[in-house]
Formats: sequence, structure tokens, C-alpha cells
Amino acid sequence: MKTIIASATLASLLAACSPAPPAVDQSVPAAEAPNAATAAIEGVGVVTAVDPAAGTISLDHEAITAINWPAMTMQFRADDPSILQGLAVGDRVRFELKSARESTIVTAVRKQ
Ligand SMILES: [Cu+2]
Repeated sequence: MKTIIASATLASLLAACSPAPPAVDQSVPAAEAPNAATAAIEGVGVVTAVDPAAGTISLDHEAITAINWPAMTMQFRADDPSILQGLAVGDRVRFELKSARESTIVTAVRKQ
């Protein structure tokens, strides 16, 4: 009797464990997949302007291949303005962008 119950249970488990293959959306390039879009991105550059009160910092940054950016000078907004305290024009920094989608927001800026 036990054997019969076990067999029936196994059969129902097998029936339940036949998932369809995961759908792969070929229209979304790897670089724009959700994970890539929300992952933090690092860059390095030199501070060309910083305004902790306004929460903005301009950086002459090197190329950021993760998001296909060439080297350029541009302004970023600090996720938390307090991370800009202690930084000065001319400082060489390593910084972290919030994500590929929110690429003009820096979440960390550290002197090198
Ligand atoms: Cu840029």
C-alpha cells in the first residue's frame, strides 16, 4: 500500500514539475536588460566644479564603457548632497553612478 501511495505522489510531482522553458525576449539587448539598467556603474575623473549646497558636481570623467560614454566634462547631481563635502576642484575621484537609467546621479564620490 505504501508503495502505491509513493508512486502516485511521485507521478503528481512529475506532472507539476514540467515547466515551460523560460521565455527569452530577444528584442532587449544585454546592455539594456533590467539588471544592467539598475546596477551601479563606476567611473573616474577630476572635479571641475562642486557645490555641496546645490548637490551638484561637475566631473571631467574618463570613458565609461558600461554605458558607452566617451570621456567628457559634465554635471552630476548627488543622490545625497553630503557625499560632496570635502571635495574640491582638481581632486581626482572615483565615483559611482546610480544606474544606467539614472546615469546623471552619483551615489558616491571618493578621492583617489
Ligand atoms: Cu559624461
